[in-house]
Amino acid sequence: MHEPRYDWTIDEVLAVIERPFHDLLADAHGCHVERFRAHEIEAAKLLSIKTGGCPEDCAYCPQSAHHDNGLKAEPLMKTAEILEAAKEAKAEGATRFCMGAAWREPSDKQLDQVAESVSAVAELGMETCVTLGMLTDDQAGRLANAGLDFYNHNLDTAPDFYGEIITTRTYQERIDTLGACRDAGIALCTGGIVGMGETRRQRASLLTQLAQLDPHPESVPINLLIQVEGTPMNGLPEFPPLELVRTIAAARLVMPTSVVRLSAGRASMSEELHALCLHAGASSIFLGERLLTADNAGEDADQAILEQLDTALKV
Ligand code: SAM
Ligand code: DTB
Ligand code: SF4
Repeated sequence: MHEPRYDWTIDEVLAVIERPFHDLLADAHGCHVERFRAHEIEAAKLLSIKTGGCPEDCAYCPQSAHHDNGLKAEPLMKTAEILEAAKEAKAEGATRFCMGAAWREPSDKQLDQVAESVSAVAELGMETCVTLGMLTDDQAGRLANAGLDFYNHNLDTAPDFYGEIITTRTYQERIDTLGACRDAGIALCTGGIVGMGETRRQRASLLTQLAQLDPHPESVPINLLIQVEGTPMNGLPEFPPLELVRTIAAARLVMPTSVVRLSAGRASMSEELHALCLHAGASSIFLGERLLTADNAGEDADQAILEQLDTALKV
């Protein structure tokens, strides 16, 4: 049995990523089936409840007001509209509903409005997740009281690469927000992005940061950078697909109890790459045609993959 450890070093995690490919995959899959079913995946659905116009300068993000990519900013959606989208998501087979807002941090008034939406979605019997930027302890407590299950707040990349991606928020501020959520009793969904020009060691460093959280984050999203025109990260070389598989396998092995999520970037992934990522230990996907603002794989592609891998959605 692979047991969680909280003292991983970057060198150790790098050595995991660099194991001979078949050994790495066999160990990761073996670890996966110790606690998860090989032929079952979790489905979540995303909704952008407040789109665009974000004051942060995240170089990958189409919603930053610092990049001119023609995205129209929209105000915070009303609870009734959000609830309609959640009902549709439930009918499509999603068990978790994730609401994202393009904020640096919510005001107390905005937070209360989101808390009301969280309670309404929770009443449908769905798991709830929100991602709203930085939170104070008090705000995290209010979301917990509203019945929030998960807070998504990604570390995004290694501490020593972070400054090249985001200058308007510090790494420590992200860790503090995760701490506020954890103290409030909210489960953590935190991971990062690959394909931004980071080194393998920096990917190992991101995984080390996540694996040093005690307990480990309940959910670990691994996003493949979606290159969006108008953002500074558009035009980077394509990320080697098997490097994504190695990253997922290593995430599985260093955080054996966490749900590893194959998050953004699936629209550009082949069926074969999906198969390898799901074999390596990813077991959660976003359903639907759209993530927050970017395209997702879509229902037909997902159906084909699930069928070929003899996989069912967790109910
Ligand atoms: N504004 C909030 C924040 O950043 O804390 C929440 C929403 S933000 C869009 C959530 C996450 O989406 C980011 O942390 C990042 O990891 C991911 N993301 C955004 N744009 C992406 C892209 N182009 N490709 C891959 N992941 C992306
Ligand atoms: C996460 O790690 N990935 C999701 C979710 N958390 C909020 C977001 C992906 C966003 C992709 C770009 C877009 O759709 O705008
Ligand atoms: Fe804003 Fe979040 Fe996008 Fe950064 S990732 S620009 S904080 S919406």
